[in-house]
This record gives sequence, C-alpha cells and structure tokens, in this order.
Amino acid sequence: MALVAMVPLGVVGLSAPASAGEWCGWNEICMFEDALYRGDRYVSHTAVPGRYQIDWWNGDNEISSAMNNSFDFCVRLYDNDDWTGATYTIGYDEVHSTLPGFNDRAESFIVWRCR
Ligand SMILES: [Ca+2]
Ligand SMILES: [Ca+2]
Repeated sequence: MALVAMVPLGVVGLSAPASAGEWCGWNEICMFEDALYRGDRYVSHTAVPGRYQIDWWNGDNEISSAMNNSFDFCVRLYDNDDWTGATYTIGYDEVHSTLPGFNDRAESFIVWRCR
C-alpha cells in the first residue's frame, strides 16, 4: 500500500536514493515538515516499540505528513512533549499525506505492535 501511495509523487521503486526527502525505507516511520512528504524529514525512525520525543529544534509542532512503512507497528502522535495532550494515530502500513486536525502539532510519539 505504501509504495502505491508514493507513485504519484515520483518515487518509482526500492532503488530511490536515500537522500530523497520523500523517501522512507521499509520498516521505517518518517515524518515530514510539509504535506505530501515534502520539506525536511524531521523523523526517520526504525519501527521499534517505545516512546520517543520529536527534537524541538527539528520537528516539534512542524510535522505535516507521515509515513508508517512498517507492517506490524502503529504510531500515535501526541500534541505535547512526554506523550500528553491530544493524539493522532497512524496504523500499520499507512501513509498520511496530511494530518487532518493535527497539522504542526506533534511533539512526541509512541510506537507499539498492533497486530
Ligand atoms: Ca509543517
Ligand atoms: Ca503541539
């Protein structure tokens, strides 16, 4: 699903250069400055269960799109540091070209096995 969703953006396969801003590897969770996986890729994280802060110089309250290229793990974004406040959930193998109601809000996130 993730690959299909990326095709309109011009990413054509596994050989896409790692430096491309819109590229996100398999089993990685990526979060981007702008909608449609553009702008700086502030978060590029192997899908491992845990609790993570988004760097406050690089991503806090700036995330506008996200990819979850894992097949067993879900991601929950939190409005505030330390996993508090409103949440926004991204299921396994989901890509969100925008974050409705959650644009420029995420400051921390958790990753857990959800299937
Ligand atoms: Ca943004
Ligand atoms: Ca926030």
